[in-house]
Amino acid sequence: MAQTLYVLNGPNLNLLGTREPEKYGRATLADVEKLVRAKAKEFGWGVEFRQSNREGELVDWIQEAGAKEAVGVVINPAGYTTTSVAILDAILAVKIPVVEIHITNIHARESFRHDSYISKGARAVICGFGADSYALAVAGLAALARARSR
Ligand code: CA2
Repeated sequence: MAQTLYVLNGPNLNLLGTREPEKYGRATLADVEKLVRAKAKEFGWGVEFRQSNREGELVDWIQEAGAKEAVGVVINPAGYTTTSVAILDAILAVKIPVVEIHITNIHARESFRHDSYISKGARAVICGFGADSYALAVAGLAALARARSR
């Protein structure tokens, strides 16, 4: 059975490509999904690609990924990055690797975006590569999986 990667997107990312293109680029979330599926296919992985504006739903999906022993989770927690102890706790409770990503370089932006709760539980963090941050996270997870199987 093909291994599954979960790619989770937090609040407002459904608007990607439709507002503030100077910050977040012109790719829509559907474009990002295509990019992720193509990259994951290189490693033989299927993808659960989801977006929610609700914190608890993101928590449920992280638990689901853990219970299904997914190959990993790529998460853009968006506005929950600097507030969500609940998402951090969910990440700490699963055994699979979680990679936090951001489209923008959050450290080059307002100081309130810098201090991520999610980073405290993430296996790795990627930010600032635009939509390519997602594909880089998939490749990074594949490198981790290869290193584990050696
Ligand atoms: O750079 C990122 O990926 C962020 O996670 C995006 C979040 C922001 O709060 C983080 O600090 C950094 C914002 C997501 C909102 O997405 C929108 C996309 C297009 C238009 C409006 C909002």
